[in-house]
Amino acid sequence: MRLYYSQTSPYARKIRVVIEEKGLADQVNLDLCNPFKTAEELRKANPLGKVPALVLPTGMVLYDSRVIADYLDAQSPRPTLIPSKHPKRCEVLRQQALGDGITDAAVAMVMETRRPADQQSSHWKARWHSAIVRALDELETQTDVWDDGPDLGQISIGCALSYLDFRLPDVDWRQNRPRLARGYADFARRPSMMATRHEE
Ligand SMILES: N[C@@H](CCC(=O)N[C@@H](CS)C(=O)NCC(=O)O)C(=O)O
Repeated sequence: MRLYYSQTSPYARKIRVVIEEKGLADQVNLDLCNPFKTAEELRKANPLGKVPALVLPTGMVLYDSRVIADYLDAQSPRPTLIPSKHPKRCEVLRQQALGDGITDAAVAMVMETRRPADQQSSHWKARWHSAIVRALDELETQTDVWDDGPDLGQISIGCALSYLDFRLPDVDWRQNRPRLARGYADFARRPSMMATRHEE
């Protein structure tokens, strides 16, 4: 398999963490690319021009980290990251949506702040910031975010929090959220997280 990824993409990192957790590293060739520059090969593989994209041995290409994670979870005998039965399955997928939602708002914010200052929308920046804050507050109220696992919900949340540290440190997400911060500190020490840290 071949994974198109970038070092700074939190979605691609999510998949690299999944690959590590599932022990699939020797089956996936990593293909570094920059989706924001001309990336012809990536665009041929994924019409949306986004990373991550995973090329399967059959030639089929999977895109969107949720689809790729689901596929990879079934490719190794290691403990499943997405439980097969409800209600646990729904809970993990809901947590994935919460983590990815933080990432979506954070990435949108970062992209917006790279546009010329007079073209930036303070309206949208405020909306994205509020969504991040509400999602973080929700996570702080949950007592079981880091219980059991690892699962795909924890991986998505872990990658989202790490991306905030990397790109939006001013959000200061640990402030008033000691439980989330403690749980994340342990999770971030997992070899899969250590091996995939963001780099410019
Ligand atoms: N929902 C997608 C989001 C992927 C995504 O937005 N990736 C960004 C990098 S962080 C990208 O490749 N953007 C290129 C573009 O929008 O042109 C996923 O989960 O994989």
